[in-house]
Formats: sequence, C-alpha cells, structure tokens
Amino acid sequence: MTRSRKWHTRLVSAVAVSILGLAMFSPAPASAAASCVLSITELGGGFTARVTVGCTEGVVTAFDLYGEDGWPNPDDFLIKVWGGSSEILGDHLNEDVGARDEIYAKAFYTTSSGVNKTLKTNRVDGYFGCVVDPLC
Ligand SMILES: [Ca+2]
Ligand SMILES: [Ca+2]
Repeated sequence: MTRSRKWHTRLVSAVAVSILGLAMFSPAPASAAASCVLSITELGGGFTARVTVGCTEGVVTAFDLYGEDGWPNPDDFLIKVWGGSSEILGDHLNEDVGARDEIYAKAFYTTSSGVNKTLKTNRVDGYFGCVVDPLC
C-alpha cells in the first residue's frame, strides 16, 4: 500500500467514525409529536355525517372544518363544531359542488396541564352533500 493510499484509508475510516458518531449521538426524533385526526362517517345515505376530531395531546374543545382548495382559491371555512364530535348535515361538507371535497379541521384542544393549543388535522377526501351531489 502506498503512502497516499494509507492516508486515504485513514481518511475514509475517520469519516466513517464521524458519521457513526453523529448517528449515535443525534437526538432521538420527537416520537411524541402531537397530532389530531379528523374522521368523517356518512349517515342516512349521506344526508348527515358524524365528524370527529381526536388529539393525542389533549381534549378537543372545538374544531373548525375547512374545505381545501388549490391556489389561487383560499380554503373555505365550512362550520364550527363544539366538542370533539357532532352530527352535521352532509351539505356542510360539500365545499366543491359537482366535484370531490377535501375536508380538514383546525382543532382546538386543552392539554392535561391546561394549555390551550390548536393544530391542523389530516385531510379527508370524499363526495359529500346534496345526497350525493349531481351538481345539487
Ligand atoms: Ca376543494
Ligand atoms: Ca362536492
């Protein structure tokens, strides 16, 4: 092995040890990141829907439902729900008449230590309202 190859081998080893060290001593990912989940269950053939939001970090006090729209259209506020769950008219969820609806919630919740927080939920896609649309 030539002198430069030895040097190269040492350099590669040093880099490998450094990378291993970073991997070993990097802080663990925040596995307890808070999340809130929206679920929508259609009832009465879609005439109504049960909307529910649950948060990992606390008790849901209310949530606002929104219909997501692509740029340049702003997302539509649909309805406010008090508590973590309610049955609402399916028409409230029909944010895009004649097309698929993209629903998410902004959840308001209180942690076990009494801190009020807000968090956006997942998005639920579906066809809702005017039992079940044909352009209402
Ligand atoms: Ca939309
Ligand atoms: Ca729709």
